[in-house]
Amino acid sequence: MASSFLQGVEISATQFLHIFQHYDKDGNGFIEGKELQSFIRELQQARRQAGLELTDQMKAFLQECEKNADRKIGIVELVQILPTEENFLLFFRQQLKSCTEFMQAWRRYDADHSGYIEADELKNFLKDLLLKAQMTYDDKKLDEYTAATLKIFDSNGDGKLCLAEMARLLPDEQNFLLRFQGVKMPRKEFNKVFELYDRDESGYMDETELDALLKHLCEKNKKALEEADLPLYKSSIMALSDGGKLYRTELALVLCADD
Ligand SMILES: [Ca+2]
Ligand SMILES: [Ca+2]
Ligand SMILES: [Ca+2]
Ligand SMILES: [Ca+2]
Repeated sequence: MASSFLQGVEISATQFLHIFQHYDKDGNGFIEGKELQSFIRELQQARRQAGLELTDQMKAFLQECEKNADRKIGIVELVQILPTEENFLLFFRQQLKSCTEFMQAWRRYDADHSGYIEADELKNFLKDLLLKAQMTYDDKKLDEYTAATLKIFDSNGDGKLCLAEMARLLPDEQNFLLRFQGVKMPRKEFNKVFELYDRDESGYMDETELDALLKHLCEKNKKALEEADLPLYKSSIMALSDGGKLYRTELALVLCADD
């Protein structure tokens, strides 16, 4: 079924989701290796059968794959390759270009501060994006986008989005959260670290305290973190703060492994 969608001139958000899930057989959020080979083969077949040329984006992508055997594609890249009727995922990309903008948006839309974006919060998020992009939509469309977006990014299937799941929207080079995945610590250790670096015991970290903590983490995790990117880490994490006060709950989103 998914491969027949590849023939379409334009595909809908729901069809797009089917395609991605169909080819990402191991469900790791990327189409790579054998998965990518079968995607490319079936894409070419489908276009041929439909009497359509490959688009310029598709051609450029295939050339890139020939050069780079380790090439893998994430969901947002797939949107750029396939002609999607409503490029709803690209709205995110356009609005959230940097990690700092992403974190600010996270803070705004996690309205109940649960540490997750639930379906109703995601719907508000999408609504604002559509308004900004001056797209017309009705409530039914908005529900479709919300359901599709939730399914695409909810890797652990708990029906809500955590920070790391949502961060897949970011381009890899901006996605410092991926690097922090390997640095996350168990709750107990996290609490200890928080208390150690909250030097004045104010109950929150200010920028100077966070700076000291991040330096320590960079030294300890030379493989995962780059000291040169410290300003990026700091500004992105501080975007979660409440007017410069970074509380435990917010820092835990980045540094605490789920219990
Ligand atoms: Ca995969
Ligand atoms: Ca929430
Ligand atoms: Ca989830
Ligand atoms: Ca403090």
